[in-house]
Amino acid sequence: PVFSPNAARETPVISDAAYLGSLKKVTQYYIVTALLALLVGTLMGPLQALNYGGINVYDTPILKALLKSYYQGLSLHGVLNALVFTQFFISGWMLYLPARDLGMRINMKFAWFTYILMTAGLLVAAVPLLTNNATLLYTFYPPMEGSPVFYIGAAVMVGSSLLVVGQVVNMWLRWKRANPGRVTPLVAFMCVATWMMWFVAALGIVTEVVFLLIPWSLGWVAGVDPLISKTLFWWTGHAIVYFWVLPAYISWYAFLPKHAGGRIVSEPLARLTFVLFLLNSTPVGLHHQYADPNISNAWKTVHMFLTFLVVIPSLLTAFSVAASLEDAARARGGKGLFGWMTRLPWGKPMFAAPVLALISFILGGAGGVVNASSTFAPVVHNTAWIPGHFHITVGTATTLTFMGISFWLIPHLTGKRLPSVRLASAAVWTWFVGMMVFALGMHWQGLVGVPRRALVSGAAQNVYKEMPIQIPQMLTAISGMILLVSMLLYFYVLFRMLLSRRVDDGEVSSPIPYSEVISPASPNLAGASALVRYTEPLMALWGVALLLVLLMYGPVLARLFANAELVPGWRLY
Ligand code: HAS
Ligand code: HEM
Ligand code: CU
Repeated sequence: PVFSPNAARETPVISDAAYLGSLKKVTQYYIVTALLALLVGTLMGPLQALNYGGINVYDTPILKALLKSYYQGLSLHGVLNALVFTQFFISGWMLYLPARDLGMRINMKFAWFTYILMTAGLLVAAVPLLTNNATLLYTFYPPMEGSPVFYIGAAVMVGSSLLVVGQVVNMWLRWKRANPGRVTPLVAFMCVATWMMWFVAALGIVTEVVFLLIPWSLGWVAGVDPLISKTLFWWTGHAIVYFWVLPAYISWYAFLPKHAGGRIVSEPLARLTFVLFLLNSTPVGLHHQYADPNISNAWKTVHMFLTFLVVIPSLLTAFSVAASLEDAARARGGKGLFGWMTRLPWGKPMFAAPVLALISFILGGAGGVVNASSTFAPVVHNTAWIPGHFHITVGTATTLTFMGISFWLIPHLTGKRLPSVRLASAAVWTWFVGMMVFALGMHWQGLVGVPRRALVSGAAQNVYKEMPIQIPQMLTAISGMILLVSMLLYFYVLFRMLLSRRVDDGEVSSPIPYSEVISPASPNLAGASALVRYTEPLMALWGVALLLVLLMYGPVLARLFANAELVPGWRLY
């Protein structure tokens, strides 16, 4: 029997093979679509790294034919990697996991409909992106204006993720009704809490796109207020980073211990982490807007302190996951204060990917706290430091973890085999090394004052030649080449795997790697600790999360609406 990390509770067996096959298929479609987006999106990365290495490749005939400008490439890179790859991967991952963990049947027609709708939204938005009619970067701040087709496609794509929220919450409520008095198993709990958080978060961007940007781009209204739009964008835009990283947390908590040979430390603590994220992820977005006018310093300061608070569940995670790793290493005879680390299975890509992602996240998280401090923010805001920060968070903590997941999840879903452990390992390690070098180069350039989002290598007379940035430029260029090699390795392994023959149904050869728990939650609410009982009513906590964000954003938006100023759009590129 496979034990789910919930108090010796066996994961339900799904005996209807046709249904299980269909559930796996839709998940596989989400995951593969996500990875194709990552492939196209990351192709631009090394070119941008060369730019920040002082080498301008955008004047070469091939690139001139393919891209109208640096910004068209950068828009594709940001949208495909940060918005499309993440959302598709997460939608598959966090639909499949609770469905298996709860053993509830989901409506497969609805699941396929959602996938098709999301893909249709993506394809519609891709047309203006590829034809240079939506060169707006992934933040699409107005008054930069793009084709309405882009906003409509994006709205359909993001809106579809809310249908997944509905399907998962519905599945969980049906489980609750069928299992009165039972405690939700951990993996399902984490998925439901994350989806609820994403719903609260998404309200900002959905309001922005549906009520402001689409009517404006269609010409139904005369103009748009850039500051209202930007504020609604960051309502979603900060919390979206937890939508990207919490699915990785799920695998760090629940599955990494198994890959390492250790146990989950504490189920109640993991539940607390996710509840804190549900409550506190969203009302912090003003830390992206310290430099913006017409938002009072008082509100900026409130959001700053709330940002420091939302660091706590990440620190809980850091210590819990580190303890799981230590547990694993000591079980294999590891000794000493740090010596135990050598006993971890570093050659296993399914282990190395998430652990290297975690190590990168220590640095990424620390940089985040710097960004959030209003005293440091003016030094780093809009500089190359910021892409440095988010390539070791979303670009590694999330992406490398997802790559590691793909090494066991795709065999699990398709019954195929990982073709080469050595090449997969090489992809993982080169990604980590490449991103560490990249982060060093970019953070360093940022501190010297090099701006982000600029074709710095093509600047007139190359002003940046006068700045002491030769060493970080060189590091950035080299990192781009290492990452190019890493990508090639990863996608080679991936395609060889996808194109190989199916061997079995994947259930036994590559099971969901559930770990055991040192301190489990009681399976019944009656016998459960206070922490378990207070974290179980997710519907009520969802309501509190919504209330909190309305309180923390209501007055800010009210003032912006009272001073709204509609301006016409611009087409810059
Ligand atoms: Fe951030 C900007 C603040 C986390 C992504 N962030 C961005 C942007 C992106 C992004 C994409 O306050 C750019 C947006 C744009 O285009 O303008 N960020 C934070 C803070 C956190 C944070 C306080 N960011 C993330 C995550 C992201 C992400 C997660 C994606 C997944 N960020 C900011 C701010 C800005 C910003 C400002 C605006 C900057 C500006 O001026 O424009 C925190 O959530 C971080 C908390 C994390 C930690 C780390 C915990 C460590 C763990 C690892 C443990 C390791 C182990 C391994 C166990 C405190 C969990 C042990 C290993 C062994 C071998 C034993
Ligand atoms: C921006 C390089 C992979 C997300 C950038 C920039 C560089 C870069 C140099 C800064 C461009 C500028 O500010 O002008 C790379 C390289 C990669 C890679 C070399 C690996 C091959 C990724 C991945 C993700 C990602 C995996 C997310 C999953 C982003 C985002 C931006 C960005 C969101 C910001 C775009 C904007 O400012 O509008 N990348 N990247 N990148 N990258 Fe990457
Ligand atoms: Cu943020």
